Amino acid sequence: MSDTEQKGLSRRGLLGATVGGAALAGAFGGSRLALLGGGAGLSALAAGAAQAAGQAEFNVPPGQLDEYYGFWSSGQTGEMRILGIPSMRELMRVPVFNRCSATGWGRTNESRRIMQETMTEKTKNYLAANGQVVHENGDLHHVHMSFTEGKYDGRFLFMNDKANTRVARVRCDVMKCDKMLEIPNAKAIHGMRPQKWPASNYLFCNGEDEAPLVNDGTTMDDVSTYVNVFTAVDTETMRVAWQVLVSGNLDNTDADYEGKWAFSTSYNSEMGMTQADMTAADMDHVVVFNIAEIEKGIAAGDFQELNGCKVIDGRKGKNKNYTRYIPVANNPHGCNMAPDKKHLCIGGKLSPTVTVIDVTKLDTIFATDADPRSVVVAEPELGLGPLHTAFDGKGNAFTSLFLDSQVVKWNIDKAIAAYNGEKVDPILDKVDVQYQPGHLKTSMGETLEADGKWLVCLCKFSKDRFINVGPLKPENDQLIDISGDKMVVVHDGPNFAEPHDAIAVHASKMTNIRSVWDRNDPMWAEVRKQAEADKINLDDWQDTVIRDGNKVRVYMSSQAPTFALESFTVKQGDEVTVIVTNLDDIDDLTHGFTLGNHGIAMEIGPQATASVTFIAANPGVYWYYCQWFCHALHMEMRGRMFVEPKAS
Ligand code: RUQ
Ligand code: CUA
Ligand code: CA
Repeated sequence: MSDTEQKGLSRRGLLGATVGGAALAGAFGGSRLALLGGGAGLSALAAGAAQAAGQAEFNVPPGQLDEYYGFWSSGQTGEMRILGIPSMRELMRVPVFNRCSATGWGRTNESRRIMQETMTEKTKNYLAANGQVVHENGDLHHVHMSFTEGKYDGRFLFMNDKANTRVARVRCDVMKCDKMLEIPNAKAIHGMRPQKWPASNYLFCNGEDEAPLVNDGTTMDDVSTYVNVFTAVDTETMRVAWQVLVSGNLDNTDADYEGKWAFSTSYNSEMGMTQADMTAADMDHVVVFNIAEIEKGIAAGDFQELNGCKVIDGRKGKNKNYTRYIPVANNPHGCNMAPDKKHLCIGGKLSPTVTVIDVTKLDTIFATDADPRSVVVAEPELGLGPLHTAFDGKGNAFTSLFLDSQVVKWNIDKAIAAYNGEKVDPILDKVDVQYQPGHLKTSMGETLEADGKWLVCLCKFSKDRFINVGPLKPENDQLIDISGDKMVVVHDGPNFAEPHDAIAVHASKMTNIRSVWDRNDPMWAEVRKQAEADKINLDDWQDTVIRDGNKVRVYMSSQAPTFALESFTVKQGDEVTVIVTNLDDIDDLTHGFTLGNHGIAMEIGPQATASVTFIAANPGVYWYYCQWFCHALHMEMRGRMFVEPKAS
C-alpha cells in the first residue's frame, strides 16, 4: 500500500471518529454544525476549539454581510459564480459561455450579439451546419479581476473558455458579460491572466492544445507543423493585440508586478500526442515573455499576419529577445506570482517540488547567455502532486497537494535558504483537505494587498463529506483560516461542476457595483437605435407594435405587476422581436418575459431593456408571463400573443 493510500485510510478513520466525538467535531470544522444544532455545551466546546486554533469568525449570521466577494469559475458549467467569503454562501450565477434558462443568456438578442461578435468563419460555418447560432457550452477555468498598479480596481472580471477557445469580460458594475472574444489561431485557451502593472492593458491567454498553424486539413498528423499560441488581448477593445508562437504547449500563466513579463508553464515541451509522449522528458519548461521586446518586434514589422492577428515567432532558437525557456521538472502546472514582486512559484505536479524563480534575475538571462536555470532560487520538496500556490503577503506560500489531499504552508525565504544549503525546513504546516485539491486562493492573495486571512481550497472530490446525491458528487470548496500559525479547515462548501479557480476580493474594492440599471446602458444600444428608427422614445415609454414587412417589433414596458401590452397580434410566419423595458426602478425588482411553448425567457432588471427575436411558426393563442416573482399579483402578470393563421 502506498504512502498516500495509507494517509487516506487513516484520515477516513479519523472522520469516522468525529461522528461520536464532540471534541473532535469542533476541531475538525464541525463547529458550525454544533452552533446550529447542538446544545449550549456543544457550542461552548466549538467556540473553545475555534479560539484555541486562533480562528477568525467565519459564521456570518442572517442579516450580516460577507467581508469578501468570491468570484468562482464553474468549469464545464460555463458560468461565473459569486460566493460570499467567509460564509461561502452562493450569491449569484453569471452566465457567460453557457445557455441560461433563467436570464435568457444565449437566447436574447443582446447576449447573442455579444457571443457572435468575434466568431470566426469556421465557428459560424459549424454552427450553421448544426442548426445553431451560438455555442451552448463552455469550460470556464479561471476568473481574474482587472488591476491598477498591482491592486484590484473593481472594473472588470476576465475569464477563459477552454472548450471553445474564447475569453470574456464581465462588467463589475452590473455583473454581466459585455465582451466575448473567440481567439483565432490558438486552440483551447486555458491559463489566462490580466497584466498587473501599470494596469491590466493586456489579458494574457494560453493556448493549450497543439494544432497546425494553418489548420485547414492540408497537414494532419505531421506534428512538425503544429504550434501553440500565446495571445495578448487588448482589454479595452477585447481584441487580439498580438500573438506569439511558442515551442511546447502552454498551461497556466501569470504576470509580474512590473509589467515586464508574462510566464507560462508548459507540460508538453515534448510536443507529444499521447500521454506517454507528453510525460517522456525529464524536464519541461516555463516560457518567459518579454513584453517590451515583443511590442518592439511588432512595431518593427517582425510578424506574420494570420486570420487578422499579428503573430510573432517566439519559438526556441528563433529570436532570443521575445522569449526564454527555463527548464523545470517534467509536467509543471501552476504558475503563481508572489505579492513580494519577486518570486514566481511553479507547481511541479509530477514532481514533489515547487520551483521558485526570482523574476528580478530575468534581465540577466535575456541580456547574456547565462544558464536560464540560474534564475531558480529555491525548489522545496513539499509533497505529492503540487498544483497551485497562493500567498499571505507575509512571506509564506500555500501549495495544494493533489495526491496527498493536503495544503502545505511553507516559507519562501526558508526555502531559498535551504536551496543554498542551510539546514532549515521551509515547511511550516500541513492540513488535510477533502479531497484532491486543485486551485487554492487566499484573500486578496494575487495582489499587492494580500491580507493572509482566508484560504479557499477547491477540492475536486467530496466523497464522504456530504449526504449521497448519487454517482455524481458535488465538488468541495473548503474554507481554511490562515490567520494563525496553524491552518484550520472551518467550512465545507459543496459546489456543482466544476470550480477550478476563484479569487477573493475585499468588498471595499467593489465600489462600482449598481443596484439598478442605467436606462441608457450600452447593453441595449442596438435596440435603442432601432427604437429611434421606429420613432419610439425609450425614455418616454410607448407601448407599440410596429410592422415592417413580415418583421414585427413589439415594444412593451413592464411595471409590477403588469405588462403594458395585455395582448399583441402577429401573423404566422412573421419574424417577431419582443422588446421589454422594466420601468420599475426599485432595488431588487426584476421582471421576466417568458413566452409559453417558444423556448423563450429573459431577465429584465430594474430600468433594463431586453429583446428576443423568433419566428411565429404556429397559429394560435400563446400566453407570455413574468417569471420573476415581483408582486402579490405576479401570477397575474401575463398577456396573450395572437398568431393569426397564414391566409392560404
Ligand atoms: S487549472 S486545477 Cu484550469 Cu489547475 Cu484547473
Ligand atoms: Cu413581474 Cu413577476
Ligand atoms: Ca512533459
